[in-house]
Amino acid sequence: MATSLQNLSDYDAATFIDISGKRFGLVVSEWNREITDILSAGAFDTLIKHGAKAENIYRNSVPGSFELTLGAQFLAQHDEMDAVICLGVVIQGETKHDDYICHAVAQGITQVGLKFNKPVIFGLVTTNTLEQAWDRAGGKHGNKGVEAAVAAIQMLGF
Ligand code: RBF
Repeated sequence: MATSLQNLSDYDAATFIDISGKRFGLVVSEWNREITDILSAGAFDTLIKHGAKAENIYRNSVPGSFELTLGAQFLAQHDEMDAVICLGVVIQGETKHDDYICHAVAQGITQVGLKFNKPVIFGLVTTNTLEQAWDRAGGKHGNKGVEAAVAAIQMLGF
């Protein structure tokens, strides 16, 4: 259940710093692309809404969520990149692939953020069903792409 502490959709934009000069990387998994496109659009629109310039948002696709880590590193290594947002959808299957992918991405992007000392945001939707993923891509649980962008902006103001 979403509460004020668990859902970044209810944020206070008055606390945001000026991001008009900030550069953002979006790394988007093509696996479950019909959903990740919506997450990506949510993140992009949120950055623009709060002052980012479209030409300062660099969107790159990776084949699947497992590749988000390296995609994030490719972008984060550039000094001029201020924050990187990773977006993907991992659905539980009959095997434990989802566990392996999710753990690898969580650990991997944590390392990238620490290595380059900049926000690398975990926007991985991990659900039991496709329907639950849709619920988090503009459905009843909001859009996790929007929330990932908010997290990036908030961390830039830290
Ligand atoms: N990538 C995703 O982003 N979401 C998934 O739900 C997903 N399921 C996968 C299931 C299996 C069995 C395999 C082998 C890969 C899956 N991938 C998924 C792709 C994975 O993230 C990665 O792109 C590939 O394993 C190539 O490294």
